[in-house]
Amino acid sequence: MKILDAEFVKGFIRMCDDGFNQNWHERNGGNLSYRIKAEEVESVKEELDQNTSWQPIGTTVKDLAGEYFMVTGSGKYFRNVILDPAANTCIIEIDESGENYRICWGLVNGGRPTSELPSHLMNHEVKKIATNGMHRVIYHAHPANVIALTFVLPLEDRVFTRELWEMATECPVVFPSGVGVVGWMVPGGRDIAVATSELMKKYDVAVWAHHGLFASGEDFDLTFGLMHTVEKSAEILVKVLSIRPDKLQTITPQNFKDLARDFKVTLPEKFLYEK
Ligand code: 2HA
Ligand code: ZN
Repeated sequence: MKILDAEFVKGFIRMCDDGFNQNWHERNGGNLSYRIKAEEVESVKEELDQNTSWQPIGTTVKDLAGEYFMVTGSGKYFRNVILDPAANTCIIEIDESGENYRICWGLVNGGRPTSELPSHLMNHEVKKIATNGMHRVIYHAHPANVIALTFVLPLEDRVFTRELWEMATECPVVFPSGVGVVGWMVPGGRDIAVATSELMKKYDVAVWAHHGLFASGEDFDLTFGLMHTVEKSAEILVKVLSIRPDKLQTITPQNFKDLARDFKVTLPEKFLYEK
């Protein structure tokens, strides 16, 4: 099969375009990666070049040895992915040591995989283990309302989780384990990758202060939906805080417990504190 005819490639391209249309990807902001299923790799094998040279990832991801990923390119713009996927994205293979990658398809005009490759791959490794291989998508975007909140809320998991949960009843059902927060760090390197992947052991969402958001999920719909839900909730909170600094009424800890019972989700007690 031609790569551009594969369903996973179409899903990847659509997600990039949807993210751009949400205004989450100014310039070259954000990046997306998908851990390709073995049968999907097999279906496009004829188009994969296995003679390119290995490059260092910048970290070690032993549990991803031999895996293939579709990823956006470093410095490439999400708005251009739909126009020319082969120039703006690539498919990479991880070597047996988990320390190197090679480009098997794409980036036809040159370039490298996303600058956040260490964060993406370390998150994939953690999530592959934590979800028994179910999670396949890692998505980084720059949604304005979540970023705005990182200037006015304490940079604590318990505060971000609770405030976001309170803004929309669906939130605790969509991200019941909560949201992690990474304080400001230099992006692109191993240190921020380690900090983020540590949070991803517990959460499916990690906020990068004054920068953006990482989300992990099983497929494109669920991961895009997660990003969308968190940002929508942040938007409501920004509106509420803009109207007045306090709330007249809100969803209470008891309300959350009732919701958890009926929707059969487990909400960690640490987020259900009395204020
Ligand atoms: O430019 O979003 O974090 C891509 C990024 C870096
Ligand atoms: Zn970014």
